[in-house]
Amino acid sequence: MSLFEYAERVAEAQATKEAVEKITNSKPNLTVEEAYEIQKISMEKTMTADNRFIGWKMGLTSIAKQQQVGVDSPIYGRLTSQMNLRTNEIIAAEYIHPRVEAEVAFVFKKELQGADLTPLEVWDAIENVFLALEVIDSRYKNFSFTLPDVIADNASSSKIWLSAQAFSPYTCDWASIEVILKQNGEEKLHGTGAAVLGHPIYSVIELLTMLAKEGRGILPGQLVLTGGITDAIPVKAGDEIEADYGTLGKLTLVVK
Ligand code: OOG
Ligand code: MG
Repeated sequence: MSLFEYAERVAEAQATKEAVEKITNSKPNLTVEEAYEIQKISMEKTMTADNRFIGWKMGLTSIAKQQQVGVDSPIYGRLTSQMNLRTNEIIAAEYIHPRVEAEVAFVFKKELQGADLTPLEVWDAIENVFLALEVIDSRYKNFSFTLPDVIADNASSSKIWLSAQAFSPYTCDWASIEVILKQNGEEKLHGTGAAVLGHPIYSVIELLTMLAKEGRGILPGQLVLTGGITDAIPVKAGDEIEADYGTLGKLTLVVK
């Protein structure tokens, strides 16, 4: 099968929510570069005036996340406007095997491109910070994949629920923030911003270093999700997930 055919298979699984075999089952030598090409082709197919490109997400930027899925390098994915939830509700039946994770997200005011930038250069381009819950949903059977598989599947991207409040970058030390993830009132996981590559800002630096290889960068107005602080919680109908970010506030997601 060609990369185009794999891209079609992934795009169809994303649309129909029917789990498929991972690509490396039939193409064991799939490279990371080919996988990003599959991601690009499949995501560009879904982009229309009603489903615009809005930014990037980083994934597998914390040890907890890497251990959960057995893949130990950071990856990126593409975010589109229809992923951005309008209300804090999802319907479990519209997903294959959804999981929820707590993150920090940045919105940019300046264009930024280049490898190995410094925190100084990246902060200078950031307009504000949001708290985020990400819903991920691997299109592969049993939520099981290798590095190139998950890249091809747009890093399992599904939905995003952002805080209503936008924070100034200077609000706090984003490495020191603590988040407690609760499921139906019961504490399940907790972590700090430092779990994300030492500080979520380094996730953006890593993203830009990867994008620079393709001559790409971040444009003004674009969103970047920096990656799950803890591992992700599998959810089912009837669940309520709360991410408690202490004095910064709480995010809740209701699963119907
Ligand atoms: C890959 C997506 C990872 C994150 O924040 O680490 C991700 C997966 O776990 O399926 O979004
Ligand atoms: Mg994530």
